Amino acid sequence: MSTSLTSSSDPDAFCRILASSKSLGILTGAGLSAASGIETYRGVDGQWNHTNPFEVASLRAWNENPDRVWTYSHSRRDACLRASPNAAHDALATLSLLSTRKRLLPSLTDPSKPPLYITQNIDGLCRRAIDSIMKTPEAEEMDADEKKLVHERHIEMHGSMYRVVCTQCKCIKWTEENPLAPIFANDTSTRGDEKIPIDQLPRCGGSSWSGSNRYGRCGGLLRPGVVWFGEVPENQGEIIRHLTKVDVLLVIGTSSLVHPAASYAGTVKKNGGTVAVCNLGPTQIDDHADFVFHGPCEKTIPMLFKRLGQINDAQASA
Ligand code: BV8
Ligand code: ZN
Repeated sequence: MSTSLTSSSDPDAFCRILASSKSLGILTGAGLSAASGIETYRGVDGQWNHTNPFEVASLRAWNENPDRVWTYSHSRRDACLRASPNAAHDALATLSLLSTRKRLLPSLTDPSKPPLYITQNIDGLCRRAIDSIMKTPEAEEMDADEKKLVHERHIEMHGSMYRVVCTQCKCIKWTEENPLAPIFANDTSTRGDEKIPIDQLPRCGGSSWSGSNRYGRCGGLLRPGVVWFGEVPENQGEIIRHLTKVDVLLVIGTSSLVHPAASYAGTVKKNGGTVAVCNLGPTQIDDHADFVFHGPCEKTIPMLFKRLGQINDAQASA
């Protein structure tokens, strides 16, 4: 990617590009959930400053210390369950509604299709914001296929804290049950690094498992349903397929250091598309972006969508 491009931070110029977008893509990272109280990974208060990712988020760590991985994952999961979507999640979720797309993105080739909405976050807050929007009267009008499409176009590429996978029968479960094992009922931070016996870790069928070895209730050890370093992210083929059609990529709250997500902006640029970055501070891809908006995304995104609506309304009534 040529480095000559001088990126703009003119919201109106970007809104005009958005209004002419035929196929919008959205890529988000931990910064999107910072205002919801979820720690980011890197940066000043990033969790990787106090936790070694390869000791809690890699297959090797899992094989060597599943209890360490579960203790870390339990505290993350607890934080996700107590958090709520913020104004940026909510604004992005409104794009699930046809009326919003018609007003904000009048040039979409296929308005019936929500934007490709990729998140690296495992906190489930994007999905929860979409679920709330899908309870609105307009969403009630949508038929089953339209609703299905909204969820299909939202991809949690690094998995989700709400998902567990049985390492024995391979059953995948989505659950908000908390704690997932009695051992995590009391505050984990007091335990220090006392080992947890493996049979007290989350089990397939839960604590009520009664020795059956049926699928989904086999008593096997459960692992967090997230993508660890060294593991292949979810839906890569689908993401790459859709990315080739994206002409505007909105990159929100990510340091763009983790691959393959960090390469998506380059893919869109290579196909002649436009890249816009919304991030609190500088990121790895700023120099290659057409637009860079530095600031808290829970402010920037609602501001951009409001401005976009005003510009399009003025255009429509002109
Ligand atoms: C893979 C789940 C093969 C677990 C995570 C190429 C070059 C170099 C290395 C590699 C490479 N290819 C692969 C690698 C290795 C590795 C990698 O990228 N390592 C990096 C660290 C160098 N990648 C992998 O291992 C991946 N697997 O490549 O498999 C493959 C690939 C493709 C096809 C076939 C095979 C798997 C990576 C997934 C690992 N799992 N999470 C868990 O979380 O417990 S990654 C983890 O980092 C999170 O998911 C997170 O989303 C992701 C990225 O972090 P960010 O979201 O960007 O968070 P960060 O804190 O860094 O930045 C937040 C930003 O927000 C900051 O800039 C901050 O300023 C800003 N901010 C803060 N507040 C706000 C804000 N912005 C706006 N508003 C605010 N209010
Ligand atoms: Zn099982």
